[in-house]
Amino acid sequence: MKVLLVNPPRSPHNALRDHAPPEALRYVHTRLVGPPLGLLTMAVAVRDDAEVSFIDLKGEYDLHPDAPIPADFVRARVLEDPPDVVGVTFIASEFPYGMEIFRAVKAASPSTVTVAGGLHATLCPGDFDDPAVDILVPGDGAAAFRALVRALASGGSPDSVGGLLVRDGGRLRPTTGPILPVDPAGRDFLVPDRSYLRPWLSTYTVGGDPRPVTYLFTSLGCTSRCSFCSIWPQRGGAYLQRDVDSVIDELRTLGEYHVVRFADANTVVDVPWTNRLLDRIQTEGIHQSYVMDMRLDTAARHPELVARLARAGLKVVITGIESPRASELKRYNKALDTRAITEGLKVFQDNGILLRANYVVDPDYGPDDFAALGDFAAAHATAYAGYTVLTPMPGTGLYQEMRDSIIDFDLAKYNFFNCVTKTRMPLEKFYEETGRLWAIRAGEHVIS
Ligand code: B12
Ligand code: SF4
Repeated sequence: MKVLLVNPPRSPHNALRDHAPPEALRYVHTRLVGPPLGLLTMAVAVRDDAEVSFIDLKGEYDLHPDAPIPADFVRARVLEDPPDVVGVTFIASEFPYGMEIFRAVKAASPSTVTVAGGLHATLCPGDFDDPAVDILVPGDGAAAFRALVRALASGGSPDSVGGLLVRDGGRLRPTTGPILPVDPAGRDFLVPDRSYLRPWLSTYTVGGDPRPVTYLFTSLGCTSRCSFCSIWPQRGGAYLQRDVDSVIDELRTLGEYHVVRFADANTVVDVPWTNRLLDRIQTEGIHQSYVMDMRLDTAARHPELVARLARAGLKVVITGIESPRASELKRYNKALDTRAITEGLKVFQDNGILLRANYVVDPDYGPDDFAALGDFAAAHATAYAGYTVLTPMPGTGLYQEMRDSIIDFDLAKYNFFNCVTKTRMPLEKFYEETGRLWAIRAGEHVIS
């Protein structure tokens, strides 16, 4: 049994970058770098039952910008050594590329079974009702994917595995077998096997430093309920935390990585858990630089913990301020106030931790709103700051709320760098103003 796993390329659409003035341009993201942890988990899930190969098309285009387009690249690979199964991981903005990949696979090898998984497959299964998709594995699919590959290898039916959607008579229908219980951060956690990324390791770098960086998740899901966010709906509101021992075991395998970025929605939720992790990092003598997501109100409440994290190697924290206005925070269901923001910023600053604050820019903003956001961001300047467009991600509450104002349904643009809804200002002007905000940050910084 041969299984090929493909990480789709980044969407090329970035209107903020296209419109940002020169002084802001260098700060607008062009490429985010990190491993596809979900797909690397799938590789581990099936590697005892199949010969697994892997293509990271993000890494491939970073390494060889002139490589053939995704469909041609995958077609050539499939013709050379036809796999029995091709799995692709999906987020919204990479959906069009993922589907191109599946179509290329089917054109080159009609008998290859195409399997879609990941966040967008979980939240929007209806989008995958396409002849190029044979099977959809929603949710944390390691056990289901393994059972599926075993069933296919033994000539069995996907129906023996419950909880999947399978193409039948021109449509996707649910499978009938028993649903396998899964505890993806606990009993069923599998350490993502980063060795599959070795061919592209040199591309896993940030900020001009040649040493590679990686991501590691200590939890899945989120305890908060922000209306614009897909992370909590992806797991139905569940928050699943790994145990400290398993995180330490994984950290110990990451010696070749210069920076470990925690991939959690929010790394500090359970303070005693974090203290236990820090105890173990200390006793094990693990020395790395860390980047994590953390709320400002958590920092304001636990300055002693922030100090400990800094001593353990925490260098950068990513945090959502979202908006300086209480009315907007209420609309986004984001529980944060100016006092917590100010106190949290000071705690990080006192501990020498660089902050990346994220703001969301409402397409309904007019000149006064941009001025107010710019003033607030300047008065609360952080080392890095991101100003992304409020985007109704499919599968979120905000999507329902903004449905009538959506004017662009091309999912390739659903990456927070493009506006897909009506704007109050002329669109070009909106992009220029949002792009301009990216220059509002404090000084020049590098992670060392
Ligand atoms: C790591 C990460 C990345 C990495 C790697 C992504 C990749 N595939 O290459 C990098 C850094 C490259 C990345 C980039 C982007 N990302 Co990102 N990323 C994440 C992050 C932090 C963690 C995801 C993760 O690893 N989770 C842990 C794994 C284990 O979970 P998982 O991927 O869901 O996989 C499980 C299941 O889904 C399933 N599964 C997954 N794939 C497959 C495949 C098959 C075949 C099967 C059977 C099952 C299966 O099983 C897995 C195991 O349980 C999330 C936020 C979060 N905290 O969740 C955002 C997130 C996924 N990213 C997001 C976005 C928008 C982006 C960007 C487009 C833009 C941006 N602003 O971040 C960029 C890409 C564009 C660019 N210009 O660079 C959004 C997606 C929203 C949406 N609805 O589409 C998220 C949710 C962040 C957010 N704030 O909303 N990202
Ligand atoms: S925006 Fe952040 S805090 Fe809010 S639900 Fe999403 S991951 Fe959680």
